[in-house]
Amino acid sequence: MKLITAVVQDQDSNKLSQALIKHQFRATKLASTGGFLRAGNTTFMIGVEDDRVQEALELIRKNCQSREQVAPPVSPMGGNVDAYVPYPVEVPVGGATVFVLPVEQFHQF
Ligand code: 2BA
Repeated sequence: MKLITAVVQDQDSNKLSQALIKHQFRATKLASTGGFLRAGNTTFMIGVEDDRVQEALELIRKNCQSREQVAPPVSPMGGNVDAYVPYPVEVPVGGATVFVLPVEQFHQF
């Protein structure tokens, strides 16, 4: 068994939830915050049998799209003033950031 942890943009989260349900995957959604943009995103925890990992990854790939998002200017307070960028910059976000972890044990009590 594997645990797929997928960080996706909030805009894609409902579409991905519905696709996972339709294909009979079980998932838990966590409200999360990106460390860089400090904007909300959604983290899915999906427990899957090894032989369905590729199918789950394909669903994530299909339902999560890449977008440009504006990163707010970083405050120079306490930091290096030379590195201060006083205007917002656009960064590409997503489609999804995905980790596939081995599961040592799975229990439901
Ligand atoms: P954020 O940390 O808010 O990052 C949003 C986007 O900002 C990133 O998109 C990337 O394009 C850019 N970015 C992040 N850190 C940067 C930095 N130090 N310098 C310049 N640009 C930077 P994605 O790479 O698609 O990541 C989307 C979200 O996925 C991230 O939101 C974070 O919540 C998560 N994530 C990405 N890589 C991760 C990792 N290695 N571990 C844990 N979470 C990760």
